[in-house]
Parts: sequence; structure tokens; C-alpha cells
Amino acid sequence: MKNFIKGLPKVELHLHIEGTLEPELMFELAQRNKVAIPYSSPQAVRDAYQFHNLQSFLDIYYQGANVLITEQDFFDLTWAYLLRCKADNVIHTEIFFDPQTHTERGIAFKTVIDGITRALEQARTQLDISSQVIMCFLRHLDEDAAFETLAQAMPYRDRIVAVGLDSSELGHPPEKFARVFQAAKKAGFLTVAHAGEEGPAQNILDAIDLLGVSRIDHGVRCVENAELVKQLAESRMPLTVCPLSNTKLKVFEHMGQHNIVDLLETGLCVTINSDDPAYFGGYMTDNFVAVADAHQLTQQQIAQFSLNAIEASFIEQAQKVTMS
Ligand code: ES4
Ligand code: ZN
Repeated sequence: MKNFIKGLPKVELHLHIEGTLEPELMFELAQRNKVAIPYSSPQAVRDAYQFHNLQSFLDIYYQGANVLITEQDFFDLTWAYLLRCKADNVIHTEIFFDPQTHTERGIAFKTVIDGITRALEQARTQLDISSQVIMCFLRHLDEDAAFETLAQAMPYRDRIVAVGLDSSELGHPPEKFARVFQAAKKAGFLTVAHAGEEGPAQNILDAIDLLGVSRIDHGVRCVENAELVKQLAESRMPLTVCPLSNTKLKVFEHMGQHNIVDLLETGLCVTINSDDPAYFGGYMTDNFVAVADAHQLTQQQIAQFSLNAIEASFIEQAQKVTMS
């Protein structure tokens, strides 16, 4: 089954580029940029990755991003991820970046986006991997900061397909960003949002109704509202589910308890994604294998996750036809 999964063409729709920072590269960049990090070795970094909820992860994740300073750093980070994509037969990826994690430290928006998109362009020609970029607002920061970030993104409008919402879900519901999302839509961006990861099913409904999202990131807590599950199935609203993330952050205690297969069988457009693979123990193939092993998936079910991801992607319609 592992070989079938590895060879299956895959599309990734939920990936934080800052979450692909492997401990070895973190060390290399810390040295290169003379940034102090509170670890003695890459192994010590890995040992520190014991999380009990989303916040305990985010604290360590934002700290890790401090080693990213130059355009070349963002290129190296993104290129390393794209080589993993190639090894896993990921043929298209839509990556998130969090500009505020960097601009708050005095790194220019331009430095971040130029490094990321230079790697994505190189992957288009050298690795045959297509891509899109989604800019996320940090929901623990305020509405003004999100508006400022949206203004900074305007010169790069042609490189960013959508805006999203990530970071601490509890205490920061979708309504906090309704006006920013309205402005982003007016400027021509598609929208997505993390919802129903740690927060209630109501956040999924509000992301749809107040933020006008095209996809829900995570969304696994939709099962707490039967009417919502029916609506998601009928509308084929995609859920970008991240199995290893969910078990690492204790959204589910074990992979066997994960509801992704139930959602698939109920007819929802669920997809498998890696979220923050350097922190959660695996890239795309690992996530597929973890679900397939725990739930004894058939090849047909596994392939359906890939078909769903093509359907849910922001690839041009004409390109989708040739992919599927
Ligand atoms: C994230 Cl797993 C997860 N949830 C919310 N925000 C995030 N940012 C990076 N990973
Ligand atoms: Zn995420």
C-alpha cells in the first residue's frame, strides 16, 4: 500500500511553509544568521516537539521561524519542501505563509514573498510542480494588523491566490475578520479559513457565512452539527484535513479515532494534507499511510482523496481536466 500511495499523484492544499522548517535547516540558518536558538542539536529540537494542544505547538513554531531572515532563507526553506514534494509525487501544492510572523520581527514582506515565489517558479520548470500561494492572517493579532497586511500584499496581488486565517482558533472567531475578508474579496482574493480544528462547529458555519470561504481548513469538528455535515456534503465544500497534525495536537487521541474516513463515506470533499510536516512527523505520503493503515483503506478510497484535492484546488479549470 505504501508504494501505491507514494506513486499516486497527489495535491497538497494545507501546508504552512514555516511548518516545513526541519531542525537541520533551523540549525544551519541559526548559524548563518547568528541567531541564538535554545537547543543544543537537531535531535534536541525534535525531542522538544511534544505537544498537548494547538497553543503549545504554536509557541514553539513561532520561535523556530526566528531563524528566517533573508530572501535566500525563504528560498532554501521552500526549495527543501518542494524536493520533498517531488519525492512524494506531489504534483501541485497550495502553500500558506504567515507574513505577520516575519514583518513583526522587522523582515520586509517583499523579502518573504520573493524568496518563496522564486523557489516555486524554479520548481515549475525544474521539478514540474505547479503551485499557488495563500497568505494567512494571524487570528491572535487584531483586525487593524490584518488590514495593514492586506495593504502590504496589494503590490503582489498577482502572486497570491487567496487569503486565509490561522493560529489560535479559541477566542478568535471568524467574525473578528469579517471586514478584512470582505475587503480581500473585493480586491479579488479567494478566501479560506482554519475552522473547527479546536474550535466549535459554529466557526465552520461562520467561516462560510461571514468570510465567504471556498474551503475550510481542518473542519473535523463539523460532526458536532448533523445539519452542517449535510450542508457540507451537498455543497461539496472542501475540508483540508491534516491527520498527523490532528493526532500530534490531540484533536484525536489515536489515528483509529480520526473521523476522516467517516466523512469521506458520507460524501464530503475531504482531502489529506501535511499542515506542518517538520513538526508533526510526516509529509504527504506519511499522512496517507497513517490513515490507510489505521482504517484499512482500499486503493479506491485512497485515490478518492487525491480526486477530491484536484476538485478542491485553485488550479485553473482547464488544467484540472488534464490532471484527472
Ligand atoms: C497551524 Cl495546525 C495549525 N493550526 C492553526 N494555525 C496554524 N499555523 C500553523 N499551523
Ligand atoms: Zn494549518
